[in-house]
Amino acid sequence: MARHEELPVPVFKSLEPVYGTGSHLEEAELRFSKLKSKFNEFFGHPPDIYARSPGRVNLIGEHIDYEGYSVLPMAIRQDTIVAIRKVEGEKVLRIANVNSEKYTMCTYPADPDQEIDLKNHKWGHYFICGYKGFYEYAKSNGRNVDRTVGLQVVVDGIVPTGSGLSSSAAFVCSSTIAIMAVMGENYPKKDLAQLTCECERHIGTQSGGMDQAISVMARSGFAALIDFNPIRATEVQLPAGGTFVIAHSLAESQKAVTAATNYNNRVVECRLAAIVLGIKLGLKAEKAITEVKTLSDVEALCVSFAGTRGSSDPGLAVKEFLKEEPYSSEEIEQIINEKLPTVFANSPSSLDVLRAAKHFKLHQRAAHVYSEAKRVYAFKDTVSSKSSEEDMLKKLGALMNDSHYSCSVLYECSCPELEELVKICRDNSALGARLTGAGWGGCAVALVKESIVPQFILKLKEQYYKSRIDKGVIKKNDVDLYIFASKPSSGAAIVEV
Ligand code: NG1
Ligand code: MG
Repeated sequence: MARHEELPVPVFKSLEPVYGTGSHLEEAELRFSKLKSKFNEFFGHPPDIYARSPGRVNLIGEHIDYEGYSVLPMAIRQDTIVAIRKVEGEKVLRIANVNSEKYTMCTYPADPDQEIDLKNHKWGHYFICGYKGFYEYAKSNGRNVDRTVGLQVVVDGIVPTGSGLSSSAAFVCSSTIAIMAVMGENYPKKDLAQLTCECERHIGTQSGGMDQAISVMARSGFAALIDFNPIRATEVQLPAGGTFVIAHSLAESQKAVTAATNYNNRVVECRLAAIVLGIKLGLKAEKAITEVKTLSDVEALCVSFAGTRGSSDPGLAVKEFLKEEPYSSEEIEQIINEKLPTVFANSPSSLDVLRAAKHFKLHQRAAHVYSEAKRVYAFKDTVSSKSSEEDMLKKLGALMNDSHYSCSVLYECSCPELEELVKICRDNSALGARLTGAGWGGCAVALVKESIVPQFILKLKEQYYKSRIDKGVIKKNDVDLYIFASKPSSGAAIVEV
């Protein structure tokens, strides 16, 4: 039998296979029927087809996917649904949203070669990422698809935005899959995971592929260990006695807007750390610049030099070769014998990083990546070990706490609100708690014993959310949107109802 990532996206004629039964199904039925009538209101027709793709919570493995290391997320129930209709002869893309007050209709030409206007950020740009991605894939696979067809689209997303739960990937993946389905195509899930990862970069963030991979490939009931190069998902069964509770810090992290100082800055720092380590390990500067792309490439070098160095551990190389004080551009240029803008000449978003950066913390960033990569495997091994559930949950919690410390202190991607929230989680008997997603705002995820989940959520409402409701940051009735327990949900689907 083919591995599930080789299979195309499933097509369902009813909602149960995706949303299960009970209240979640009822909620979904309501959303689909509202979406259909909105579509009719906007365009005077029902949609041809729907696609949905979920958000995700990353349990462990933060800021390492773009360095080539495996991560361990699970899909959440909250998703984005894209309703779509083809309009032959009309060379326009009209993208509307059920929340038409917040997200007004965006129109774009039906031209897969259009550039996305990054200086003028619009919510519809994420759809265009998927649109470009679909055509890029079709072209490179020799698929002959109409490049001028018009599209009418209505989007319904319930993944909280700027929360580290990957509303962006849910939107890009559901858009790509909707376009693919309406064009009469269907591709293997692993190809879609790859193409959506690449096309989301049109928005200007140099993302790894975790979010799209889990959104496309998740299976209900399982978290997944996601490997890269090639993308592969291995199901991970979580211990039944533990529940993951997701809590929003209410600090919104607008990644597309802060990329130069936050997310992309860390990607550039990791690249520079990798090049410097490559040189210190014995590569010629020129070769290191052209061949060492990620910190996992450096690990491969450490392995090949293990005989002469006496160790293959890249963490030791970090201690030996990278100083803890931040590096200036000039210091790095001297080591690598090249100007930094020349190294990143092909990447405009990295050049933005260089312009904004005062210094580069190579030691700390690399130390985080290598230790976090190990924690992912420790997490996976713990889950599949024979230890008692009690022990298992304790170990998983401890790994999550260590991950948070590393994100906060070494990677510096936390913020005061997340620190407060994580502390409150631990004070209320979470076995472990950490920021999740890119950080700088967004959510924390806590591992909590199943039996105390309702109490735990109540305590957080009192100790974190109440004061924020009083100050008018959120509405009292909305608090359940910001703190909830989550089970591993199913991945992308095409729906014909
Ligand atoms: P969020 O911020 O949750 O969308 C981002 C990246 C991931 C990964 C995490 C950090 C995108 C689309 N996603 O996730 O690939 O690098 O940060 O672990 O940029
Ligand atoms: Mg995102």
